[in-house]
Amino acid sequence: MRLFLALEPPPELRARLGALADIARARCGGRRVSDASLHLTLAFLGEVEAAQAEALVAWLQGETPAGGEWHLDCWGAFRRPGIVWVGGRTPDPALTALQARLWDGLERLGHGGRPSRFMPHVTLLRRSRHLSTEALPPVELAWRWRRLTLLRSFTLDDGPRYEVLARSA
Ligand code: 2AM
Repeated sequence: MRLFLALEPPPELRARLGALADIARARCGGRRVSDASLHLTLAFLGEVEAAQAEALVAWLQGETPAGGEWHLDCWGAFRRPGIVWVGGRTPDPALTALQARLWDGLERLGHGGRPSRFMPHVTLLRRSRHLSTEALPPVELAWRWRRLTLLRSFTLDDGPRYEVLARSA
């Protein structure tokens, strides 16, 4: 099964991110991420065996992150899969520390694939062919986070779907 660790936006922020996704979709085209699927990926684990997944669930349920507040204030795009996202202009020290600590734990559990850099972003569109984000409205959002979520990703005909496997304490 394909797994990843993420932060899920609280309901009000989810709705505001969804509204930005609608605006971006109207300008940039592509496929809009559904409100239910909006997230910030902290660690992508790829394919994981059932026994490893059980170990991950137990580990995550014992994690107690201090939490933080992430400020989202910019648009961005990744050319290759045509991704349009929102994120922060400057690195967020709490998220950077969280991602590093998670990968330390994941590596102790035997997982590889730690990326050489971490650029926190919330994907709003995929497969967009108009990646110019200059004309989009300013972003000014705050994301208060605390709990981490382990998600399973499925690929369906109309795009990815996610299932929650576990959350941190
Ligand atoms: P992103 O869309 O926010 O960039 C589940 O598949 C999540 O893991 C996706 O939302 C994606 O985050 C991230 N992801 C998918 N494939 C990946 C890969 N090969 N390397 C790193 N992150 C990936």
